[in-house]
Amino acid sequence: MMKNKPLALIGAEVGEGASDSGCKWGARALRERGLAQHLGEARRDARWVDMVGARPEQEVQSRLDSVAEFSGRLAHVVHRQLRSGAMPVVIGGDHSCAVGTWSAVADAWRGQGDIGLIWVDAHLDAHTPATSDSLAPHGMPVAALLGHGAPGLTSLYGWTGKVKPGNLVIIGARSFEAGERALLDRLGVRVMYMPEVDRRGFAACFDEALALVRRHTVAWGLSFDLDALDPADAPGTGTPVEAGIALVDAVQALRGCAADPECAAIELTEYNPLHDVAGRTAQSAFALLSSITLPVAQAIAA
Ligand SMILES: [Mn+2]
Repeated sequence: MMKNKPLALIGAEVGEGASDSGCKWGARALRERGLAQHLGEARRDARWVDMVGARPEQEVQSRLDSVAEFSGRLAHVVHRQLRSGAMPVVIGGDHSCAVGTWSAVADAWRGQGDIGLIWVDAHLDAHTPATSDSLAPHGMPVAALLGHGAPGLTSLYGWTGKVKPGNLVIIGARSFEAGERALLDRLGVRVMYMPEVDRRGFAACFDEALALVRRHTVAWGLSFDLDALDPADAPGTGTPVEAGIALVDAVQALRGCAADPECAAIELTEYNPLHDVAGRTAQSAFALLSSITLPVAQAIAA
């Protein structure tokens, strides 16, 4: 039975995972621009429940420590919303916030089954400290969720391997290093690189990804890095890469996907308001989230 869960918007105020920390202000900017009201035009149950902020790295040992400590607090907030029956909608922040978000989702369903994850991104985010030159944690969340990398990121809730390789699909990758690709190849993760997205279309790729992440799981989620979009539609991101997914294609393909009763959570990351151009990226973020969270009745009618 399809059912709209209330949307619990959670700000992930973290920029410590990136070299340019401007994404730290992304959630607050979208909140002040009226994201909850915008989503509320289609449904009245969208509200901000929390803003979770990372401690600046000057206050801790390192960026990794800052992100690890932040991840635990973000996970706690996400876990609580899941238990209350809401759908967490985590708004970044740099993409290191995914460690907290999806560790909480995996832990909430632990004992019942595995979770699936669709990761839409220009990058693979699958570095470990051993392969990363920059040591920037926002390049590591995929590896961490798979159980590889720094213990502070891999071991939330005292266990590792939050997402199994066969339950993860990455879409839109076009900028990455050999070391992270080698890890994903070795683990057998399905990556739909940008040439495949161009050839088949985003909708066909997303539909296949959805079938894959639902196959052996009890719940699934979507982590959307705004840099997956073409910079023409999303200039204000942490690390823009040319020749990405067109906003119109993403909005069309994602329509109502969160109405699936097995959709556990949604995440949108890497909005950098300091690099936005005339609010274009913020508008893209609004359009994506409106489409994803379209209420059941409208999604069926569409
Ligand atoms: Mn990313």
